[in-house]
Amino acid sequence: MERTFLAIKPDGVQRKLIGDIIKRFETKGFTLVGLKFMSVSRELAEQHYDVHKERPFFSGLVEFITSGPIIAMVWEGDGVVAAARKVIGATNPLTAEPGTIRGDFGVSIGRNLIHGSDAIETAQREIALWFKDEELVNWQPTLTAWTYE
Ligand code: IDP
Ligand code: MG
Repeated sequence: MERTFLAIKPDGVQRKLIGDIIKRFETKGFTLVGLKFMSVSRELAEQHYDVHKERPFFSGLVEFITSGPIIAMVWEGDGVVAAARKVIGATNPLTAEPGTIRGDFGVSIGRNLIHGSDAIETAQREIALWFKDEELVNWQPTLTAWTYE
């Protein structure tokens, strides 16, 4: 089953949007398989955002993600990587569609509330970076037959 890595960034935590954000993935029909509330070390932040290390906003990104606690999560489901990106919305909240997390809750690209893996291979890399195997829970919700045909 496909899995993706999602993280509620420090702005989402500080603005008390944890519940609202998690609810969107729960009600959509995806399955939570890992979750932790944590501070992010500079080393982990730099590894996570390694693809952006040449970008001008890289240092700001690392500063921001290490500035307060975050919620790191792994979610599971058919097509969850691409579907979660749709639930999240475009990178810039001002152009993100209404109904998406960024479209509904944000206005600034540097305060866009949530990270989501952008491809299946990225998800595998990010899950391995953020979670140990034993921190992930293999389970099947009893509602599965009412969600998946
Ligand atoms: P994504 O989060 O939608 O995948 P990426 O292009 O991977 O977007 O960028 C990672 C994060 O870097 C974004 O979520 C956003 O917070 C920040 N970011 C991206 N582009 C800019 C920019 O032009 N200025 C400032 N921050 C940016
Ligand atoms: Mg990205």
